[in-house]
Amino acid sequence: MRLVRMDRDEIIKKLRELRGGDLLYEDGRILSSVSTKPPGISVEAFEIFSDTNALDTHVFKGVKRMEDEVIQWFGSVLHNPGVAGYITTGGTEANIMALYVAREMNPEKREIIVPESAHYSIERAASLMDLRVSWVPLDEDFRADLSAVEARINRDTLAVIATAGTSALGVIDPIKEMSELCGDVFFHVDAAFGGFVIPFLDRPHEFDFRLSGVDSITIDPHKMGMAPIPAGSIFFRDMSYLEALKIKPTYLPFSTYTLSGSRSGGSIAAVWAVINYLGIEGYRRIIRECMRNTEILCGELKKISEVRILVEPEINFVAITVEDVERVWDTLRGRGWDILLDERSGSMRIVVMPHVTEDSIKDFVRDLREIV
Ligand code: 0PR
Repeated sequence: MRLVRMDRDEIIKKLRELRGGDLLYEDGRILSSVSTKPPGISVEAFEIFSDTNALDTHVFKGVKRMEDEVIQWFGSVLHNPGVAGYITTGGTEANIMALYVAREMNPEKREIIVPESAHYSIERAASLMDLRVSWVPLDEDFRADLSAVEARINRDTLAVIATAGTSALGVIDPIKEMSELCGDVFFHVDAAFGGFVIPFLDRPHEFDFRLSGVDSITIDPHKMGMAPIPAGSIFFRDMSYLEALKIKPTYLPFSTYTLSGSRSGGSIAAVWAVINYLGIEGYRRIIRECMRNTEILCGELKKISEVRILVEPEINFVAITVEDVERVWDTLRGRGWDILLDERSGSMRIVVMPHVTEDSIKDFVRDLREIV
């Protein structure tokens, strides 16, 4: 790196150069990512609010108003008008927040019950708060094993975790049944990915606050919500959960309960813009298209006898296994496909995001057929 000043044109040229080496979502070859190209309006919204801090609610009243409106919007999507929460940097912060609140509400309890498929941020949160993880095995459909969950709940149980759209396989845990097992035990649903998919499916699963056992939900606008990174969100059944974390600094004219102090007003504006721009109907249309492409992909894959679809997809996530998976994976990557390999299940995952089009699916399947 040269330690000299650059002029505007030089900086832009350099930036284009640095970006030029990357794959773009538009290429249709990124099958690994759970994010996508955000609509222009959300990037514009980000720019308008790029110098605002959501912490300073007394200065940036517009940001506060947008965040309140976003929370209200989720209140209606998640069937809970009393919902409380905020926009986080992503699913990791949201999951940490959920467990932080659970711990503040039940300081004497130390154990969390976590299916093996949970995102690693849960393990991170446990380690931060010195909690013990009781790992729950998966059943033959890669969902949290219900009888194991039931057997593990004890007097020291601080929280139970479920995932709606697991990171490796896109599986939805038996959330309704788990919520019933939980009773008074804190129950957190990590819907970082599925939260912007499930409500817009023709036949949605039950995963939200309609289930009386659900205490908190993680949903990431920067995944299927189509918002620019960073934008996650955490929601609690009502405001009393966040009250447990309230701090009032002497030099500030307000109290705060968020994990991060300064927060990007730009992210909030971007989320506000994208949900208003797309609306429920827009998300329905996008999800319908992703699910249609998921079906096309599965249909094509089923014609290749060497390929096995690990679990019949309920959302736009397809995990496949083949003989000699590492060689196939390596060759696919050599041909320019960005795809992930899960070590536990030995499967490759294809996330059928909006940038994964019917054309790119056909190209991918052709390459895969040749390789296997
Ligand atoms: N919960 C679930 C279920 C997730 O899948 C993720 C992220 C998180 C929480 C954490 O979200 P943040 O990353 O926003 O903090 N999962 C992505 C994934 O595993 C992360 C990712 C993204 C991995 C792009 C690879 C990649 O290429 O799919």
